[in-house]
Amino acid sequence: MKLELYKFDGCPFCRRVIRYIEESGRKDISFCDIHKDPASRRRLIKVGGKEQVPCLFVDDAPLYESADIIRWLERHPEE
Ligand SMILES: N[C@@H](CCC(=O)N[C@@H](CS)C(=O)NCC(=O)O)C(=O)O
Repeated sequence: MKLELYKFDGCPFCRRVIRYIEESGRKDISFCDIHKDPASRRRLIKVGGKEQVPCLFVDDAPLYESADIIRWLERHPEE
C-alpha cells in the first residue's frame, strides 16, 4: 500500500498527525510538503479537490481530516 502525507511545516493539524506517526514508529509513509514542493501542491488540489492539509493519499486516494487520518492509521498498522 502506498501512503503519502501531504502537509506543510507550521500546520498544527499536520503536526498532530506527524506526532502520531512518529510515536507509533511506522516508517511506511512518505511526506509531501505543499509549501516546499509546488508539484505536490498541484497534485493535492487536482486529485483531492482542495488545498487543505493534512491529507493522506492511500494508494492515490485522498483522505482529509487529521482525526480521520489518525483513525485510519490506527486501523491499518504498518505491514
Ligand atoms: N479539520 C481539519 C483542519 C485542517 C486545516 O484547517 N488545515 C489548514 C492548515 S493548518 C489548511 O489546510 N487550510 C487551507 C484550506 O483549508 O484550504 C483537520 O483536522 O485536518
